[in-house]
Amino acid sequence: MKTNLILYILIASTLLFSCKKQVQEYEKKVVFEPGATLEQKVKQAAHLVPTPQQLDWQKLEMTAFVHFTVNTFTDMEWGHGDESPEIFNPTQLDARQWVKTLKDGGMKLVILTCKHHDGFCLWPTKTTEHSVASSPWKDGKGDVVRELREACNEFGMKFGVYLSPWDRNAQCYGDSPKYNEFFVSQLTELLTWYGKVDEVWFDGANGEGPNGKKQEYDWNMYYDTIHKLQPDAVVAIVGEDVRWVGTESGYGRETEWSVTALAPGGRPENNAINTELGIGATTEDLGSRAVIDKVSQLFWFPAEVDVSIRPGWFYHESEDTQVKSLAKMVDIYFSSVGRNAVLLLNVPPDTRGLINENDAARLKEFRTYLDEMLDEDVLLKANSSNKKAKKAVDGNDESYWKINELPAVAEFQLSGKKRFNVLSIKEFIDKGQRVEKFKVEAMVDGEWKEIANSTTIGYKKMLRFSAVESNQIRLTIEEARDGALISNFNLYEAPELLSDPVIQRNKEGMVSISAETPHPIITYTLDGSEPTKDSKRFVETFALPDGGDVKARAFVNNFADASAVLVESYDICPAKWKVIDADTSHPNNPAEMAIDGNSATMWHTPWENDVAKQPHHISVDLGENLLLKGFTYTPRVDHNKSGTAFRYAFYVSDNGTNWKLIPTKGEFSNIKNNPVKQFVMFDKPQNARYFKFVSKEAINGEDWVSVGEIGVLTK
Ligand code: FUL
Repeated sequence: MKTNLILYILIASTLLFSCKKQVQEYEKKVVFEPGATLEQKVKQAAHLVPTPQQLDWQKLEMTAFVHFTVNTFTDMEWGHGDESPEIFNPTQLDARQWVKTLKDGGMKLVILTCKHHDGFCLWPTKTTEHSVASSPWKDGKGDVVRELREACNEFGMKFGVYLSPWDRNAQCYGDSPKYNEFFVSQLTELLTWYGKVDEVWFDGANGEGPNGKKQEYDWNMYYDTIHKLQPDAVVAIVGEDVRWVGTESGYGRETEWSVTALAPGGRPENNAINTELGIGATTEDLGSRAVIDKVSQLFWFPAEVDVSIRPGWFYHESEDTQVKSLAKMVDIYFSSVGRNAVLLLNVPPDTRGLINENDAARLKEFRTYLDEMLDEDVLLKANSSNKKAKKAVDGNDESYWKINELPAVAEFQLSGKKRFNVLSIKEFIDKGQRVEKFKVEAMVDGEWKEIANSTTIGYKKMLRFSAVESNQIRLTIEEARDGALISNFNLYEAPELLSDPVIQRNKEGMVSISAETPHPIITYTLDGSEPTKDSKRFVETFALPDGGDVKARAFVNNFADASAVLVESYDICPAKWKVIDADTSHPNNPAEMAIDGNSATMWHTPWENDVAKQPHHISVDLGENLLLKGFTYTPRVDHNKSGTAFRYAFYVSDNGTNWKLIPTKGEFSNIKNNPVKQFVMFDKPQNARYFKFVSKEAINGEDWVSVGEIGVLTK
């Protein structure tokens, strides 16, 4: 009898213990058993979790990039590596001003381009003379990295380093073992001279092209160095902790899995996995069930959205009027932080070595807007008959609504009717990312009305919708992987923001201005002044054939609310221009589309049948003699970047027969990752009636070229 009882207790406690037993978690990587079914794989995917470093990084939400080097002084995006250190001479460099400005903007970490592709080092490295030590700045005794580190200490900001693997200055680049040693020495200096480093950023960009130097990077050695010297740092982009979201536009995927098939980093074995699967950072679907079905392992590899507050990564005076508007910044916030990613916002210091006033002002506005929006969570401590679901609205990040059965529904009652137009929802990703589909409804006039729905959540999903007033909210988690853990669910009222006006000019030089908001009053100026309510009203298209700056602003509510000021700078319009020659064109994309004043249409050479190889050219008759100071190339504007020109040549002529080559840099530096309109200025103005643009190489080595628009600069 006694033995029976003991046996019974033993069995019961084993059972109890096994029920309580935690499900197995997989940190950073899960490898499936051969022959695992999709269902088994999905279940394991649900329990793939971040490393503590990845989790800490994710919680930063907003981080900053500082692009600063010789390019700041040469007005370039990619230096060639032959820049003299003499040109590096900021007059008022103040890293405290950077950090304070960024911190006031809500940023939690700052990454400095310690060495960009041009090879110039912002710290007095022992590895090369191509550094601040050879510059006139502080008589060669300065150290930008140290000044930033100290400012970060002072303001309690985390600190990261960008070190470009591609180096256009180092003599040994291409002599693989030698350069690897050189690179590791640079890395070692950065990781040992400046205290704690929280993020190391390795850029994947390389513009060497097929005939350039070939360097085999020793990623194993690079990663070992970091793990040894800064074990708590995350390594980004060509790193194994943080993934490039795939564009430099500021927009992440609506369905953004941190659980991905993409194998991280640069190690050859991981590259082989991606090559076999045919995937890369820009692949749209990296984590759906369809993808999981095909793969034998998954990685916790969360996305980072890097974007510049201006069109370029480095400071250019010509972009002072093109600092992204508040509406655009808020849009980027919702599309990065609000889409399960960390925002890495670049704010480049100017030639003084200061964050420009325009950028600083925008950052301040941005932060104020977010603070106002997040000020009151109308769902906080709401009541619910679903006791477990109340943990999602208790304001505590560490507690969560644990869902076992799907779909799961929770209704929340507010104490009174509240107005809201933004929702934020979070999963407890310490234990993985699970949710695949959810929706939110509100009780309006006695009926449930769907106000938002989406797919993944992850660390955070934020959605905007037209304002609703209600006191009853319903959240439904419709689909998920092995249950779900919802840690927070919030509703806010964001201040209304007028979207930016859109200014367009057609081939004939007629300008139109529109705004998305219903019944706006739009005013504009042509003399550079800020449009006010008393400026000229836009009522019908007007002619601006010779170009100029159009500044426009939209007003609503009887001038009580105004949009940001939008500026478009135009040169001479292509009304009189004619294509006299183009080597070939796809039937749907004739060469005329490159000069039709509409960047949405393009000249494209054939890509399926009769594919002709590069180079390709287009020759244009300007219809009159002009003094050309430069030219512009606008890449295609659809999502496909195929055929975007990378290397080019530009010629002018008086008669359309004898051509003169104009000396230019010959490359649109960072166009592959950041396909914005390119401006090329000539050393000397050229009098000409004709021009010829020659595409020599496309960004991915394609045989064809695509041209949204080609323009000239005469101002
Ligand atoms: C790119 C680089 O080529 C750009 O110059 C910039 O640094 C950006 C963040 O990454 O790939």
